[in-house]
Amino acid sequence: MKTFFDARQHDHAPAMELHNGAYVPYAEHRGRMENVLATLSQVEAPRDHGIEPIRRVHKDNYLAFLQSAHERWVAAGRNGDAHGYAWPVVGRRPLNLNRIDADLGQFSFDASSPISAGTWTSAYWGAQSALAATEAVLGGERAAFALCRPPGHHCGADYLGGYCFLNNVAISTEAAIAAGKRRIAILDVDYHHGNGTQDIFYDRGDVLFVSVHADPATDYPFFWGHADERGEGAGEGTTLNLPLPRGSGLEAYRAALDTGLAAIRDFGADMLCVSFGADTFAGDPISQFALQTADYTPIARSIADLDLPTVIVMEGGYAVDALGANVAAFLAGFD
Ligand code: Q9C
Ligand code: ZN
Repeated sequence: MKTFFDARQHDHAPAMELHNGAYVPYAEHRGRMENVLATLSQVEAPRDHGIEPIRRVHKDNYLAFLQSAHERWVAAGRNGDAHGYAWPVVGRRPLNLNRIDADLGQFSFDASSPISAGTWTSAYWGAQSALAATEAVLGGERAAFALCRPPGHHCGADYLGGYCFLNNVAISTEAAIAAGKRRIAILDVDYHHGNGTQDIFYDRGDVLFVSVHADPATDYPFFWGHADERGEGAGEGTTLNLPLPRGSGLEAYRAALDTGLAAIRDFGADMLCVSFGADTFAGDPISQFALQTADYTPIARSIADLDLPTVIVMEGGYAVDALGANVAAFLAGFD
């Protein structure tokens, strides 16, 4: 399968993250990509599609913030990586306070996504990888894979979070619509709910968002991904959340997935965008499902059986030593 990755996606390099009350080494590190790249042949660098396809998803004030945040952090006399510590939960007024700490709160929803010097560059080129995979599929490939890093499904039009800065799967989706596709299904099979993707398309009738994930009653991102979130306005009924309990293995996973696949068939999509996270793996250090490496092939095969042109974008997966094997097993389901 055609696979896209740009070496500049390694530039994003936060040192530490806040995890259960302590600072620990950042889980979403470049070694993940190195492990995957070692298992894949024929990886291509994306061409530069520019900023316009990113602007179809993200607000200009957020993009300006993301591009300048680390420089402003350094200019404020700070060391290390930028992250917020105060959040405007009582309504986010469109204030422009021009204070880096205020803007970090304005444009994020958690403290698990520090911004390093290379974050913008990596996020930009990760989005370009998603656009290149989309272009390949629009050009007739049956499926293509974007090895996105940083991941994207937690961030929204104007906020970052959950290791995510630009929503790659949303950027792919909007690019496909701009190129003439009419109804897109997004299937999110990361361990965590794709709250940013859901938010971006919540009121859209032309984009179906289906997610199988750990129940947010027990797992991050807590506030989104509950089964009663079904979309609104023109998007009423085009969001389908299928939460599963911790400990779920292949049998429970397949039952939920089959429900999601049936919804995608009913929707009549003309293209599929998959947010693939391998943090559903039994050995994942921050997640609690029980899938084995060999399980990813039949899971992917049942997705491939939808028989839709398919863009696959990388999301999470933190069992680094097994990540390449898990990705390869998933991609094998499309052969
Ligand atoms: N103590 C993705 O898989 N950290 N993001 C949770 C738990 C955030 C995961 C901290 C996990 C985000 C793309
Ligand atoms: Zn995840």
